[in-house]
Amino acid sequence: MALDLIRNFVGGEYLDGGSGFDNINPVDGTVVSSVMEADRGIVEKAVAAARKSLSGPWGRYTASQRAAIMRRIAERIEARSEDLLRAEIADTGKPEALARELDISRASLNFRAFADIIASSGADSFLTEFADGRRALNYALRKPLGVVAVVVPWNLPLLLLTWKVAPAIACGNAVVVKPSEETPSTATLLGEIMKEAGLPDGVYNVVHGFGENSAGEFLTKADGVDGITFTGESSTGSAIMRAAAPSVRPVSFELGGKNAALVFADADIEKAVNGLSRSIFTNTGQVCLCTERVYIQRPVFEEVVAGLVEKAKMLKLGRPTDPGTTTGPLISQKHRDKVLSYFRKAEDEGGTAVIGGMVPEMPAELANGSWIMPTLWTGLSHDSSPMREEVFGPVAGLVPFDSESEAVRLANDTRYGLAASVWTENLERGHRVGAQMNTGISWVNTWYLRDLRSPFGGSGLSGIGREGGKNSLHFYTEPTNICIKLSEEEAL
Ligand code: NAD
Ligand code: 6OD
Repeated sequence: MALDLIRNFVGGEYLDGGSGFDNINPVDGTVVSSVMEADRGIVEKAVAAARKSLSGPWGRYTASQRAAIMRRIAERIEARSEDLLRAEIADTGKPEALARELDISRASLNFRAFADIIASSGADSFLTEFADGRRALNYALRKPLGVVAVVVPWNLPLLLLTWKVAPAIACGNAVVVKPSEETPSTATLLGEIMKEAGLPDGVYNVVHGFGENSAGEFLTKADGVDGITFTGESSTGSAIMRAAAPSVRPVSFELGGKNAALVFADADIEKAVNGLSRSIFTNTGQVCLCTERVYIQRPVFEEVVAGLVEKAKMLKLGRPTDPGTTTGPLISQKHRDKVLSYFRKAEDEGGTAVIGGMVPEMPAELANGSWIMPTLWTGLSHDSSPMREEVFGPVAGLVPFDSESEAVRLANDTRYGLAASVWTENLERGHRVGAQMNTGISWVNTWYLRDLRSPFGGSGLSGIGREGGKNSLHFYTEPTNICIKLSEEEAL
C-alpha cells in the first residue's frame, strides 16, 4: 500500500495541516504522495503529546509489560509487511527482494530483539564492604530519558527508524520521529501499527519535513526534548550537536563512513570477490557500511579487479518488482548529481573507470529515474577526493598494497571510523588486522553480519557513542544509584 497523503502522526492521531511537498519515486520521477510538512506548532504539539504520555499509564508500565507490547508491535509489522514493503519500495526504488529480506524483516526483529534485551536486563549492583566493617548495598535504577527525538535518513528508512525507536520505547521513553523527507511513508504507516498493537497514544509520534528551518531543526531545538538520536551525514550531525548544546542534551550519532576492505593474497579470492561485490553495490551503495575503498595485495590485484568487474557486469538495473532486478536507482536526482561530481573528480584526479563511470541508458519509461552505473576505479591515489570523501553510491576505488602494515596504515588513514572488512584465510591475520582497524566494527571474511546485542557505531566523523544491546539501554536511560546502609556505623 502506497499512501497518497502523508500526514503527521501526533498523540495517536493523523493530523491535517501543514503545507504539502511531493514525495518522488526515484525509479521514474513520478509523484508517490504529497507530504504534509510540520511547522513549528505541529512539532511542539508532537513533543507535548510525547511528554503527556509519560505521565499517563505508559509511565507506569513495567519492563515486562513494555516487552509484551513490543512483541505485539513485531507481530503487527509482520502482519502488515506487504503494506510496509510496497511503501518502502515506492519511496526508495530498491529491489523488492532486498527490501523484504533486509529492511522489513529487520523492522520486526528490532522490536523482538529489544523486547528480549529489556526483559532480561537487570540493575547493576554492588555490595560495598569497607575495611572497618561498614557495609552498604548500591544498586542503579535506570529511568527513561523522557522524550527522545529520532532523526533518520532515507537509505534504510524503516530499518534505521526501528533500530532507534525499539530500544527507546523498551526503556520507557516516548519518541518524536523525523523521517527523511525522501522516505516518509513507512514511518507514517508505523503509526497505525503502533495503535493496532495497543501502544498508548503519544508514545510514538511522527513529524514530517526537511532539516534546516523545518521539522528537523524545530524538533532538535524544541523545549521538552530530553535526548536526540540521529543517523545521517556527518555535517548534519555537527548541526544537530549545535542544536543540542544550549540545553546540554545527550546525543547518539551514527554518521557517514569511508569504509575500507583489505584483501590479502591468502584470501579465498572467489569468496572475497562475492563478499566485496555485496559490500560495494548493495542498495546501490547507499548503506553507510558499504565499502568505497578496496586495498588489494599486489599478487592478487589483477585477479580481484577482474572478478569485481565481472560481478558488476552481472548487476541488473530495473524496476523493484521486475524479476532479476538487483540494483535500484539512487534516491534522488540531487543525490545523483553528487555521485556524478565524484565521477568527474575521479577522472580529473587520475582514476580510470574499469567499469561504469556514467549514467546508464534506461528504457523511456524509466528515463526520469535517478539511475547510475555501478562503477569501479583503478589508478586513484590514496589521497584523491574519491578515496577520501564519502560518495554514498555504487562505487569503489581499487588500490594495490604490498605489506600488512601498509594496508593497515592506508585503511586507518581517514577521518571516518565506521566499518572495515578483512579478507584472509589466515586466522591470526584476521584477528590481528581486525583489531587494528580504527572502526566501530571490523568484519573478517564477511560484511554486514549483525548481532543486535553487539555495539554498533563509529568514531571520528562516523559518530558519537554506540547503540546495540546494553549500549542502547545506556543511551536511552539515566541511572539513579540507590545506596542503602547495611551496617550500624554511619560513614564519616
Ligand atoms: P542527512 O544528514 O542529509 O539527513 C538525515 C536526516 O536529518 C533527515 O531526516 C534530514 O531531514 C535531517 N536533517 C537534515 N539537516 C538537519 C538539521 N539541520 N537539523 C535536523 N535534522 C536535519 O542524511 P541522508 O542524506 O538522509 O543520509 C545519508 C547519510 O547518512 C550518509 O552520510 C550515510 O553514511 C549516513 N548514514 C549513516 C548510518 C550509520 O549507521 N552510521 C546509517 C545510515 C546512513
Ligand atoms: O544494522 C544496523 O543496525 C544499522 N544501524 C545499520 C546502518 C546502516 C547504514 O546505512
